[in-house]
Amino acid sequence: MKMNNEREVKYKDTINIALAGNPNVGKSVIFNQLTGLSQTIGNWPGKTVERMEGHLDFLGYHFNIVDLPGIYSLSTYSLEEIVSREYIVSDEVDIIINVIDATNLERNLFFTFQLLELKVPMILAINQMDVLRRRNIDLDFEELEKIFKLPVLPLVAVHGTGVHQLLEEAIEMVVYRRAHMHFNGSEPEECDHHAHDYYREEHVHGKADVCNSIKEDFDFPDLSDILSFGKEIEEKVQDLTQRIDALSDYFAKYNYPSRFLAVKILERDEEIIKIFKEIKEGNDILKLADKYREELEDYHGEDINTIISSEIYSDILKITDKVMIQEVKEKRTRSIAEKIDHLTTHSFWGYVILVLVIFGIYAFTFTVGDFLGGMINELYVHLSDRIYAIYGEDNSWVNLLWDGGVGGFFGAVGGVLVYVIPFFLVIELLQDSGYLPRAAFLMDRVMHSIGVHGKTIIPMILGFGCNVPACAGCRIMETEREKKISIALTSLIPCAAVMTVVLGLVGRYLGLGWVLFLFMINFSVILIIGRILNKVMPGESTELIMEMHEFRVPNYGVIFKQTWVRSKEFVYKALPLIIVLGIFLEILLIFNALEPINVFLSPITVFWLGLPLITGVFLIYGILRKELTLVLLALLANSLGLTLVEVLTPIQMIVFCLVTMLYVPCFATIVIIAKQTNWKYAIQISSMEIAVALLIGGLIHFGYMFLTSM
Ligand SMILES: Nc1nc2c(ncn2[C@@H]2O[C@H](COP(=O)(O)OP(=O)(O)OP(=O)(O)O)[C@@H](O)[C@H]2O)c(=O)[nH]1
Ligand SMILES: [Mg+2]
Repeated sequence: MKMNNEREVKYKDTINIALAGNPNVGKSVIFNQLTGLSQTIGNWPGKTVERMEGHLDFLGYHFNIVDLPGIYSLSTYSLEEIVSREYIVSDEVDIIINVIDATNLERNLFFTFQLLELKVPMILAINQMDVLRRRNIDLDFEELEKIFKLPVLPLVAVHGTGVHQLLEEAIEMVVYRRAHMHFNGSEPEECDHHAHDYYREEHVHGKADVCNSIKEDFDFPDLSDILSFGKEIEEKVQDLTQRIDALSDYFAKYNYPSRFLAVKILERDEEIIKIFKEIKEGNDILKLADKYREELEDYHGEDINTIISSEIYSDILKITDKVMIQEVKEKRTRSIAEKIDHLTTHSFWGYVILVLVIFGIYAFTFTVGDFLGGMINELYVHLSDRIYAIYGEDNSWVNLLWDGGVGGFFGAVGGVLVYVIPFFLVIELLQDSGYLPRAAFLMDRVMHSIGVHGKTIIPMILGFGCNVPACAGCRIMETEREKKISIALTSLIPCAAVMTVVLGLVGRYLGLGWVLFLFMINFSVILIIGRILNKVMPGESTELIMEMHEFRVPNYGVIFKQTWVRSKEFVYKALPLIIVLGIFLEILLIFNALEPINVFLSPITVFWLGLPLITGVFLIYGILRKELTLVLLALLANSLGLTLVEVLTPIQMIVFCLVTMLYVPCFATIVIIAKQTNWKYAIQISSMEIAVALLIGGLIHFGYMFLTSM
């Protein structure tokens, strides 16, 4: 009995894995491949901002996989670094998969070296091998495994290559509690340990158990040859380590190896110093560390962090020298990626390209959208004629189900979805190619003038797709102040839904010139509000520090999948709403119930904005989703037997679109803003936007009246 209990306590068949590494290395691609979920992927650093968990069952084991935000070090420079560090050493994780970008090996290995100091079971996943190999460079994986004495696997995550082998290695580690077969006397050459069959037999049919205390039982390899610093530093680190070891009863609960603690107190890591300050002996060790640090800084004439980093980099350089295999030593010409990079960041052509890109987004979206939308509309008209011929046009059921329900569906698909899909497609293309950080670089000066970092342009460009993920993306901003300003500005970007309203109304009936006019007003509002917020919010904006990754041929699989995920969201969330509201609208019409709401709103809509009475209720619907303003207006016009031109005059179209563009973010965006900041701020932003929309809308209306009366 006792034996059984012990077994139950000690063994489990769940393996907890965390993906850790620098930003933009492909962690989320691996995560999505493994779990089937859809974390944001793109070629710019800092997309994953919160820990995300997913699951899968593989070879008889249950895997919990955690995608961590990308970080550059395990120091305490940012909250993500502290949180990730604590998480990595916690008991919640069994194995770390350190994802490394093969094309940035040195910088990525700097992080690996820090992870190694944590002595957690670890697999090195060297990703983006396709890009490296395209440059005629390969890596010697056998040598890498010899050096790190841990599994080192090549990956091309976007193609799924090597992704599942990571799990096989993980099983190997936790079941046998050893680093790798290569280092345990078995014969790796003969045994293809990555073959699934081998595992199936061993694990699925007679499944081996996973030890519950993987971390303690794991035999972490001795890496002192690569992890040791130069003599002077090493002596001091070892002395501190021994002193910490002597207090292991106290330090054990923090899960950090004593050597890691020794290095961190030398580096003045605030979080770790707090741990030491709690006991008297700890304070003594801190004093000694201060003395050692001073000695080292005097000796080297540099700051301790620089001294330690250069020690690590010199070890890394030795390793990369050994493992990089330059296959063809031909004279390197400038690659296409480098040429594109040069052009897109050029002080003149860069801006020309930026304008063309933004213009291109719209041109593509609306050419495709208009074409498909036209076809769908024709189909609806054709089908309607048949339905009316059979059941009659004035039949209430026909009004309710066909005009309201089916009409709503066709309106949503032909009026909105056909634009949303191509829109997301180009946005994803921009994300995955690596264009966004270039835009951030170009826009840095403009963005600074409105008080934010150039990086803000990234959520703002994403905002053209949808404000909800864009406002969430503002988390990448360095400070709370910049995050708040970015959110306010991003929420004013005309999203795909708003654009369908503007183009469907003003674009279709008044021409593109007027669309540009509306755009100009919208962007001027963004600039002015940015400047005002910059003045009223205390603090300064930070300098642009943003890594720029090389351009890459976008991965179409990733792009199509992400476009699909986003469009699916629209289909699931907006379509049912539009259909239900379409039917509801017909009911309200039948009972003549729109009137009181519209009359109540008339001082604003009719008097101040000069709009027809019926627009009131649609502006309220628009808070739910912006496209509803137009879709429902069109539905109403349709059921009254009118066209939109008969409902709105040109000036009314302009005012109506402008108000839709500016007044209050949609409901989902308001919720996201509140989540990112607080409800007070979300309400402040919404009220400010309503005020601005009404002010400008009213000015245009009265301005027009004044001009025409002259
Ligand atoms: N060519 C190539 N591109 C890759 C590979 N793996 C990832 N990418 C691309 O690399 C970029 C970054 O991938 P992500 O998965 O978003 O990176 P991440 O590590 O999660 O980044 P953060 O969340 O910002 O820390 C995307 O544009 C991917 O399409 C690969 O094996 N080959
Ligand atoms: Mg990510």
